[in-house]
Amino acid sequence: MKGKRRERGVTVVELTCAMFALVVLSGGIVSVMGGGVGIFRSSTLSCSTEKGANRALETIVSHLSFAGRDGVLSCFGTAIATDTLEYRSVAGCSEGNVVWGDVTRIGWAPEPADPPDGEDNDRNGLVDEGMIVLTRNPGQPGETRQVLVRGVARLLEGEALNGVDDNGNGLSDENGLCFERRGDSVAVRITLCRMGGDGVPVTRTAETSVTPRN
Ligand SMILES: [Ca+2]
Ligand SMILES: [Ca+2]
Ligand SMILES: [Ca+2]
Repeated sequence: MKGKRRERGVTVVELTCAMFALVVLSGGIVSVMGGGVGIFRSSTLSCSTEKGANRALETIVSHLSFAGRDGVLSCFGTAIATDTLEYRSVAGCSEGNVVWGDVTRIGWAPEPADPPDGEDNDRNGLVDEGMIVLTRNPGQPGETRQVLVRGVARLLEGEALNGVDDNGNGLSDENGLCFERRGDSVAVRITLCRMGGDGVPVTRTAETSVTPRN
């Protein structure tokens, strides 16, 4: 006797299990993709923060290279480090004499929306961040200000405000923009901070040295 082929439909239980498996699988894929996007964003932020620090450093070096050495070095007084330099650069030459340009100042300044009071006043996740400002003719009628970079840390990476050299560079409580005198040269250090989308701040420090030529 020839057996009858038995048609079998999909039961409700099987359908439910299949849908559950699909949801779990797609959830896993979304989760993996989400993790990948997070890593990509974090890496991009690290890269842009590092570039920002290096770019600001290059700009400062290009300015200080043409500055008058005596003017730059006199800013230190008896200290070995400062967060502000004021100087004149060579603007040209007339009848064998050097013509000096306008007084220029490069220094750290607080972000207007986040004054240095230990609080995150602008609620961006960073406390007391500042900016590097290049000022021409400071305090004079023709004063102009140019912000070279924002998000500059209040203190250099690894430092805490405690009178101690926490990061072991020989300076205590140095600023996020730090000029250190080394003979006739100046070491320049910058620490930038950016807040990541995951709430974890990214910090990058750039350092070089420059010798004023004039
Ligand atoms: Ca802030
Ligand atoms: Ca503040
Ligand atoms: Ca230090």
